[in-house]
Amino acid sequence: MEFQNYINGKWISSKTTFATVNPATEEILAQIAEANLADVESAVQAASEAFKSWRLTPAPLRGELLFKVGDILKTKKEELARLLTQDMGKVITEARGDIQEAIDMAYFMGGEGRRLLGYTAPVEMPNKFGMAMRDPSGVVGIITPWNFPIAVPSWKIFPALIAGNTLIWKPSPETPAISAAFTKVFEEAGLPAGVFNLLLAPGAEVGRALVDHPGVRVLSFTGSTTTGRAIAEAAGRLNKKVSLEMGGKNAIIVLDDADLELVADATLWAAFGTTGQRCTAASRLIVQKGIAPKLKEALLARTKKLTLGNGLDLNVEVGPVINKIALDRIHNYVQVGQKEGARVLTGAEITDVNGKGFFYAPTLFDGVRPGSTLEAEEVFGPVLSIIEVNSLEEAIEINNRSKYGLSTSIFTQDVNRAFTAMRDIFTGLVYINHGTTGAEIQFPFGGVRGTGNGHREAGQTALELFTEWKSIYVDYSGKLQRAQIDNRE
Ligand code: UN1
Repeated sequence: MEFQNYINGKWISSKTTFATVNPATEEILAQIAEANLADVESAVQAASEAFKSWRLTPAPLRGELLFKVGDILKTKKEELARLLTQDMGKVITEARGDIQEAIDMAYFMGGEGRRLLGYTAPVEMPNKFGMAMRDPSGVVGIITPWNFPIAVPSWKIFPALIAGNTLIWKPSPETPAISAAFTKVFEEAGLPAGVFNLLLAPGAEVGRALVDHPGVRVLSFTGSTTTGRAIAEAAGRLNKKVSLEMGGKNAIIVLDDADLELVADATLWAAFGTTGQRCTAASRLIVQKGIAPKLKEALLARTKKLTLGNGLDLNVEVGPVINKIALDRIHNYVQVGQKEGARVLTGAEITDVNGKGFFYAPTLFDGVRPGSTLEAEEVFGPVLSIIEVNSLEEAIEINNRSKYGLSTSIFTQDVNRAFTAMRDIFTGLVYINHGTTGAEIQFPFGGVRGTGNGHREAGQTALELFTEWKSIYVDYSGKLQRAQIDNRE
């Protein structure tokens, strides 16, 4: 298999290629044409040219193209899900969910084609009219991670397109095969040349060139905090609009009156689903002391039973982590945790399946101290830290102290405490009696503190990044009318 870059409606090969590896088998899945700086230049040029007509294409027609993308995605869901699993390792049921999120987003944003709502308001002069409407921003640069290789890009690509922008997408070099397959769907749907461009490349050069390019007006990034900060700094100097979605250190808070079985099931899913590699994954379990012993027992039993392996195998519950570097980073955090005095209940080792793959045993830590490295840093792997507390107030205090603020969940049957938590938890997402993962596309997605920079993806909120407000005043009085001056004492 070979996958190429997509610029101005054409698939472009390259003299140099790089490989993408299946993390469950360590086999090379595909060879990928490597984009270079000249490709960045052609992509920006193509997108700028295409913008001229795409912005004038009526939004309902742009919407119809998105509906078509949604239809094709539905037909190809299984084929794409299998490729996605091979490209980055998540189990097939979750890969299907990843594609489904894009299908949902395609239809949701397709519908925006007949909304993209602005507003009118009364004006202070007679025979004058005022309205505010949305303009597209221009050429958009989209930089995305490997953990949700279709869902996360779809939160950016669909709103960018419906609003009339053109785009250049630089996905993670860990998932180039599924990214190219996703791009093909837009080609098949009949998107005009230059509206959607794909650049595949390892390393930082191509991404940096996109960030720095004066022709790219808006940047939307999901990924590491270090890269996000660097992008925001560069974008700040160039006066670009930039949206960042970075790390999380999400907590599940469990009060003594919680439904124990439900908590155990939900925690297992939130902590070890996607092998803990979600920005929304639960990595802290903040438990009230009364329920703690029984909950640990229930969780330990469930964790030990988890089946690791190749995500294409339907019996497998936990796939590999993305690569060797991730494996070592996770293990390093686990060792630091042990040195800091936290106690391993299970896991804490690099493992394999039939001698192959980048697998890490799902790990439970007990006695994790608030403020310790394990409690504070994002591990991005299957590692859950248990922290015991006396009260709801103490739990919320620990939750809110995190430098990240993406997702928090609380389990309680007490409506008063649930509402107190909803009011006092400071994260972008809050769940009651549900784990920290599983956001739906019709609501804003993003976080506070170190997780983001104030923007939200998905929902109608997504349109804020990809549009510029334009206020229009029409004076039909036929004479000079001075606002704030005439009509006044
Ligand atoms: C991510 O990990 O970056 O809410 C996205 C969830 C998924 C999306 C996660 N719908 O867990």
